[in-house]
Amino acid sequence: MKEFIKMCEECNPGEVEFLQAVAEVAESVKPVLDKHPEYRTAKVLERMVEPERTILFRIPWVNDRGEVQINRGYRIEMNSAIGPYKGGFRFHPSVNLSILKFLGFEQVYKNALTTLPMGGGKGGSNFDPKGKSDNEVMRFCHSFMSEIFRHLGPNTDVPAGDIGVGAREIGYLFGMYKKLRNEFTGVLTGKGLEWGGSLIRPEATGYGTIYFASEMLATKDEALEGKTCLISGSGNVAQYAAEKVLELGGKVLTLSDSSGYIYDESGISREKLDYVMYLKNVERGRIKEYAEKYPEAVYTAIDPALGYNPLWNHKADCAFPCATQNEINAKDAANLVANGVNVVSEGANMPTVPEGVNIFLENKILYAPGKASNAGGVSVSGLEMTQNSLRLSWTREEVDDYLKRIMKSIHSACIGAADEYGTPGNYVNGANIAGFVKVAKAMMAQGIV
Ligand code: NDP
Ligand code: 2IT
Repeated sequence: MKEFIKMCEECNPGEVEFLQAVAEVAESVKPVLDKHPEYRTAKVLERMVEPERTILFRIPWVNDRGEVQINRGYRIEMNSAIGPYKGGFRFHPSVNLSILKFLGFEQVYKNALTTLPMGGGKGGSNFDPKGKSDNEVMRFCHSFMSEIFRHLGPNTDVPAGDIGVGAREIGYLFGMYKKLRNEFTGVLTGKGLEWGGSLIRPEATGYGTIYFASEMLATKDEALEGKTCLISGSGNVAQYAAEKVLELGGKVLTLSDSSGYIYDESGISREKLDYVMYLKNVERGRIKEYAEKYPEAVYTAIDPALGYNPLWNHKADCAFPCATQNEINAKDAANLVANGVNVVSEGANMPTVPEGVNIFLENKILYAPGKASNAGGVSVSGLEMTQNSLRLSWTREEVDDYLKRIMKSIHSACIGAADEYGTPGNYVNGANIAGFVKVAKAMMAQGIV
């Protein structure tokens, strides 16, 4: 295993996030490789860490002042053993190859866990939608799609949203795809309801994260009702995680963005959450404005020099990180445990650093890694693909019911695999092993391709 990690470091120099994700999976699946030497012989893990295809391209566009702008575009087609490449686009200035490869790698196992036939991919750009006009975002999305469309298709590669890519961006991307192909197909998910989207897709990641937390709590005969919750982020995932916590009778104390966080001791009510949704989705404002509107809340700006995030240093029962990777460091994890948090269900992808994960595992709290707990989003994307193929639209209740069943099944797959390999209650090993075995079996059946 040491040799394998060394090989990965040599082949992917400086790709810290990607190497972090690979190291965790490799560690978890070691006992599977010991039990199945045929996976080693067929170099299944070595093949999994090499994307099937990496697409890099130029995205030229013109801003509102008539100036030419150039961004870089990416699509990582990681693994198609169990279905077409599937995974979101991220538009954020921090986007680079390492981040998209880690996200594509995680997506492979996540998608395998969903029970649906989807391979893994991820893409995006270092474009920053913040502060751009709708017209600028449209021109950028059109330019982006005018290059990547040739690699996409409903049976080839089906992107969706992620950070910085929501309903507006999916609309512009879909419009250009349809024009270039002269074809109306389910090539992107997260579409509007009027043009092939699925009910519950906007809610799905946040809801799924909370359904997963409820499943974990149920193993201890507990429920979310009455529990206090810390949520980070205030985008798509955070908003609907908060909505589901409220529906299940929990209390949400915090929300954040990359500038700072609000702590509302009285709890974020339905009315206040409606305001956050308007602030973030319509006005595209900052979370700081929440504390200006509701003076009972306290706003704290992020201070990286502090070495920890004070959001994670409040007394609470549950924590739902829903912003970005590595947002919980070792000190944050220790603070959470010291503050009585005993449920962590990740809405974001890889929000906890490896040392933080170890602190959760050592303290035996109920800890769900993102690839299990945030799989609700891509699951409903899979259901959107199904509805597109059937040319049917299911009701809200039907899709939500499916989502609940899928989250339940992911939970039992994790428990089952963790038990089978001698680490009961370890959802990290459970998720990695269950996802890996499904993809490995498909790769073995298909030969060396
Ligand atoms: P959004 O763009 O809707 O929201 C992202 C939120 O996280 C914003 O509040 C943003 O603040 C904050 N954020 C982003 N980057 C940072 C950073 N570097 N530091 C602190 N805060 C940050 O994205 P989503 O809600 O869709 O995605 C959130 C997470 O969930 C990501 O990790 C994503 O990969 C994951 N995810 C998303 C799914 C989906 O269906 N959308 C599915 C599964 C996982 P600001 O506005 O200041 O940038
Ligand atoms: O990380 C993720 O699972 C997503 N951003 C959603 C992917 C999808 O295809 O819906």
